Amino acid sequence: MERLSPKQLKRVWDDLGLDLAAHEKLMESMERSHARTFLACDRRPESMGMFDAALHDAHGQRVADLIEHRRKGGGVIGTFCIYVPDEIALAVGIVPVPLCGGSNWPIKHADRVLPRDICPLVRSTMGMAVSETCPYKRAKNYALGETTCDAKKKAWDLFGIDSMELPQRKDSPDRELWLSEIRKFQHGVEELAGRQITEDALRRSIRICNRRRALLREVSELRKKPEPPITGLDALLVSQTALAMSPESFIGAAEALLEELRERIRNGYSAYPEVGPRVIFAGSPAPMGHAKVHAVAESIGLRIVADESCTGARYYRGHIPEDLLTVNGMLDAIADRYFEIDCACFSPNSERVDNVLRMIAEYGADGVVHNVLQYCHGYDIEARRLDGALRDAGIPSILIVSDYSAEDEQRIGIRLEAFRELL
Ligand code: BJ8
Repeated sequence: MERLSPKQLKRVWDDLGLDLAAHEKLMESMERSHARTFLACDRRPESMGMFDAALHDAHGQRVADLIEHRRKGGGVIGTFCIYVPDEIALAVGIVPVPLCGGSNWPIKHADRVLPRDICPLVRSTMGMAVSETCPYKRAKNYALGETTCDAKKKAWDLFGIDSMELPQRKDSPDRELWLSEIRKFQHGVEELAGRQITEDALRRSIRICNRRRALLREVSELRKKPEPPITGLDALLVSQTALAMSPESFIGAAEALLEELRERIRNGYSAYPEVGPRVIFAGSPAPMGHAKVHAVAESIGLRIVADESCTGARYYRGHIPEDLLTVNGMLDAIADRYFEIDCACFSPNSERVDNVLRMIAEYGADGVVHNVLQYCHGYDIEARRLDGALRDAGIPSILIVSDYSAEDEQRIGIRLEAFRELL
């Protein structure tokens, strides 16, 4: 649909029942933090402008587009985790939209309804809902949570949000349970759309989602070069917006970016002004609005050459075969691909250790920055296990436990500077 003017967008937000004054404050705070972290960097690829715009549009034009999509008979579901398979929803014309909050601004509002000592991601998400600043609250038809960590699953329960049951282990009865949840999801979206999934439609959506993941992997591949053509901070923005843009728009933007990055490699042009130690970012996700640790780490001279979190490799790893003939065969393959995701909510989760060690070798990393969102016990405890494996392999690491506020930026910077010296 055509781009709306600021005045028209205001009308859209008003129709959705947003608290306009509060929403303006949220937008201002997000734009400020984006300008301070991303826009202030030198040597950014020009094509990053498309991803900056996608972030800007996430509360505006994208919402208007989705309302239009619904008007034409399509649907919109809100999701909170990368275990929810986009392929199945897209196959019946339902667009999944990630609703995890990454902004610090709504957190004070969450304190009215949630305890303070839980993960900022959950507080930010729910803070947006209760402060009437989330345009998707009413722009979507339905929201689907998942039984991953305690903070999320108890919040879904409190707010009456349905959830997908995720097993806690990966043995064969767990795989059966997971497949039955995938089928439940299929039936749910079919009911919402009022039509059944066809083989062609599911194959098409598998292809699109594979392409999106493949492009993210290609961007990541280029970061293996001695002179990475894109910073870890910008690569994070690409990952964050992959989930917020329509798959088609994302594919177009990522292809243009890749072209520019390859040109940089041909010319030996690095995104970094200086050669600093290469590190892997590991741990809790950094949803749109949150890029604090990436920004601080790179501002003091570390180069984040790979990101293993859900806003990194955990999201784009894996490929679903595109030549399967039946819907059941495709659902089975989708279940397998998503079941391989190595979230710390699973116990044991030893494949994550293997994945991180492999990434260190492939990306020529000198160390690992564990980033754990405050009160995210899964990643916090698992960091100890990962640390043991890293020590055995002679790889230095540092654990940063933090929230979405800017208060500890200086302290994080001092610790990361010491880590850089060590590397
Ligand atoms: S697959 S990491 S997106 S659950 S909300 S676990 S940060 S305490 S987001 Fe997640 Fe899915 Fe796992 Fe990824 Fe920790 Fe916070 Fe829980 Fe979180």
